[in-house]
Amino acid sequence: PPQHAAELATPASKLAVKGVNSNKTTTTIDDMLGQWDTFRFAPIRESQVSRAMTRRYFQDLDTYAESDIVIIGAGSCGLSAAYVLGKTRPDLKIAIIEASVSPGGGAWLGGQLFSAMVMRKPADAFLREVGVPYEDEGNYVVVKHAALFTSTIMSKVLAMPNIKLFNATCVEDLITRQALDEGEGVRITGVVTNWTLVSMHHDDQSCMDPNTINAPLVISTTGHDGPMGAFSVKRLVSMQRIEKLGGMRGLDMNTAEDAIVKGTREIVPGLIVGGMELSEVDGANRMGPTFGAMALSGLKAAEEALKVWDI
Ligand code: AHZ
Repeated sequence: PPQHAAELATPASKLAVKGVNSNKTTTTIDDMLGQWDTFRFAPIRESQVSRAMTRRYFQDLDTYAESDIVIIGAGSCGLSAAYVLGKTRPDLKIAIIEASVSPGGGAWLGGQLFSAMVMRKPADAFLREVGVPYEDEGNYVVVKHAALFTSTIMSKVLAMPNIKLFNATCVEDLITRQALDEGEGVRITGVVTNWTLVSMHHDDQSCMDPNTINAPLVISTTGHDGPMGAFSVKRLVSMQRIEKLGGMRGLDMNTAEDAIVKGTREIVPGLIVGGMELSEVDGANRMGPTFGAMALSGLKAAEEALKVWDI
């Protein structure tokens, strides 16, 4: 309609603030101060916003339908693994699938509903690597806000060109193939996904089939058992790929953290498990609000993955 055409045809300079060209990429905050009476945003049509999002999203779905590595879960372990992998191997396509709208898992708070996050040494090395400040308390360090750790690592991970986060998307099954080696059983070769809101309604809606991502390697870091947690290892039991789960044991910080880091490994071909999901396989203790093991389990998961990709 002509009205719309006229809107779009209006030169940005006419709509811009006096003395501010909103098309200019070099506009500073100072340029705007004191100019609010004449202030206007550069014009846009609603469809431009829709297309800016959907074009990229569907391009990403296309690009990452064949990924090199899929990380399930963007909690402290998954994000740590993504950081190391994305930085070390910018040539690999890495998809992170996070069920929640907001990535970060349990790492937005330190414990209970407290702000600070504790990491036992030597996990302070990981904080220095990522650039998160902390207070040194001797055997352990304290980050002022758990949210500072989570937002800092997330900002680094999401800025990497070889990483795509699909949030509000959950893994609802694993893709399997008969392994080539006799006796190896099936190997994991990708993930089956759906928008989380759809996954939550399989009981009351019919025929909402999922989507898929093929990948030779999956790193599962979905946390301990819960409505969504321990997803991959529970699925391995129901598909009879592992016999049973060990079940996460009670809290013991001193044994729990070492066990999770050391135990981080490829538990069936094509599937590396890290973070608290591993406690459900191995019957390891939980550690409560000490997060060093999550960062270093992510580091070890990345190391295990790179063994595959360095071949
Ligand atoms: O939303 C989940 C969370 O962000 C996500 N997730 C779970 N199932 C999923 C699925 N598809 C996609 N099927 C899924 N995403 O996985 C993330 C797990 O994050 P987390 O913080 O729960 O786990 P983590 O292992 O990274 O960190 C555990 C932190 C804990 S728990 C604990 C204790 O209970 O003692 N102590 C620590 C430090």
